[in-house]
Amino acid sequence: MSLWLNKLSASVPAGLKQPADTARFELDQAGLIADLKENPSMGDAYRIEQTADGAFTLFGGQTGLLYGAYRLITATLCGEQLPLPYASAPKYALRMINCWDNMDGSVERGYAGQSLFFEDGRVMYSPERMRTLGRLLASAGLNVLCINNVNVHEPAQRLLEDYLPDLAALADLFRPFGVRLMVSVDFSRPMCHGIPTADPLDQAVRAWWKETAARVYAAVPDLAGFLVKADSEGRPGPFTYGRNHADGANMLAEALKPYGGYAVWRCFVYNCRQDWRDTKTDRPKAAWEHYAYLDGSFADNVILQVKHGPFDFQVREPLSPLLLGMKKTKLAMELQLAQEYTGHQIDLYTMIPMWKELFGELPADNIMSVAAVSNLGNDENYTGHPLAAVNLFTYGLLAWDPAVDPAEAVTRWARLTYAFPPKQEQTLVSLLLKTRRVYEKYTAPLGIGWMVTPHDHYGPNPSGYEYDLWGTYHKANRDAVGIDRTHAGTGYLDQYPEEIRIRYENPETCPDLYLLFFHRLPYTFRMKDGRTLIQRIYDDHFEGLEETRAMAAALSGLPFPEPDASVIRGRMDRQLYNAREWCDIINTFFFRLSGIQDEKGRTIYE
Ligand code: GCW
Repeated sequence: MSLWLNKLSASVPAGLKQPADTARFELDQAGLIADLKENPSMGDAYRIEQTADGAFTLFGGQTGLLYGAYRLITATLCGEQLPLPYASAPKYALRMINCWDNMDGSVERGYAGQSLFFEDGRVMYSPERMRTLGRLLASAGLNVLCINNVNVHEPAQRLLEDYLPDLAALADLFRPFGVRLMVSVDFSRPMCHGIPTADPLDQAVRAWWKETAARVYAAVPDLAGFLVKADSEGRPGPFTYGRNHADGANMLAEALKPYGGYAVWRCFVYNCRQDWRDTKTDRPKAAWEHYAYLDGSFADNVILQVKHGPFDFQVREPLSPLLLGMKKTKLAMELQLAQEYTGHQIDLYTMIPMWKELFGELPADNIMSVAAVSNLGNDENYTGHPLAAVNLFTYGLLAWDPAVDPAEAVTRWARLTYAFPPKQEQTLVSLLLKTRRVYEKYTAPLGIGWMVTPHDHYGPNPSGYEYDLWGTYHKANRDAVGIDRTHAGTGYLDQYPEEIRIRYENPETCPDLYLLFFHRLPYTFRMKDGRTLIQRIYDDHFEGLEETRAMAAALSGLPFPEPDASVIRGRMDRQLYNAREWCDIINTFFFRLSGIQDEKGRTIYE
């Protein structure tokens, strides 16, 4: 098994020192451990200096020392010359991983085996693997781990009750790595304790949450907070009581406040029982409608966690307007490392090029955190596909410093993990950086999303969600495809600031890759390069398949060690099959509807 970690512990540079007045840390065979009990300051920032005799000195808060040491070790291993003195501090305070792990051991949208934390309704883990995970997270700069699914099923509610000692024991294991735990909570839980309501304005309910927080923080004093999915896809929430989401979030925030905890409140709220005949409702508008008007009414320890796009982790979505519009509220952008819609950790899909686009558009001030749905599981290599680990590592790098260069980040991961000779490393890095475009080409075209197999979300089914309840329609007919989301259409674009609205509202100037997200267009629409829309769809799909074949050939020439080599080969075979299915099914779907031939005469099935 190759993990970027494997070389880190053996490579502490000789002469690494720390000034006596900072927190103690240990460097030993097991890796790097900061003794976080000795110094209450949790500063993440660090500075590395070099004295005349060549020794390195680290300065920083306790977690800062840890991150600084990892940075120095990685630089040494990667042959990077850090400009000294070198100072660094993270851009985002909470750099979170959200696990969607259930206590029966399953992982919702998990593609790397079973849960690392739970089995048979109990907290069950290998302490050794927890330490490895702690090091993986710390070495990537990540500092919050929410261990249970946001869909809180029985008995996960009891993590705050009879399973609290297990939670505390787990927190002890992660603490040396500067990783604080977080727990997803069930909004209706007071009702299981003799209170007839979960109304956030009810005094008994408020008192129950306060008592709960007091008990939980007595056991886990550094818990990062509670994560909540409320009034979303059937989860309970304040709407039942005629209350809004500020009422709900503020109630939890009040309970967490004395302990420095955060109420992290997800904004994934939309009508998931939509009638496909209803043209008034447009799902991407939902989050804005539920939250934007509440800007300024959230407590200062509430963080609204917003998915990066207005739908749900599709290959291409514009940045959610909520992330741009709520200037008086603390926000976190939510990403998904788990490849739910992006190939299930079978198909290669390196996310950093996509994230760079998103981070590049985020406003500076009120986005104080980032969260990513985990791609981890108990498979030996932690991420199912060994190359999917690049997403965990580079997410950490970006969460620390969104200005990081994608090629540099991927190279750092590749060098630490495989240490290939330069030419082969270059092949691997450029291949990984291409994977997102390739996947995008052979799947749903030009921002339209959703043409996946319902429920499972792997493989093509162009009309699988067309008459369903989820609000995800493309309305392809014989002439045209897509939804008009401009002012003249559903009005979704009106939720954006002017400069962004202008970018997208005119199909003549809207970037091609977003065209069918924002517009309904005839197949004969002329793209900027003169091709018709339908020809562009055909071309992209044939290219995507060809490029997948080329990637398979390139990968097979790389000297991956076992067992990675076999896993990579096996998954690439499955990706080749998937890419061909997508290419042929999407092309056939549009050809049958439009009756328009491919100008290049390639095979499209009747
Ligand atoms: O789209 C959905 C996923 C669900 C997930 C949900 C969410 C945890 O298919 O599996 O539930 O998003 O983000 O809450």
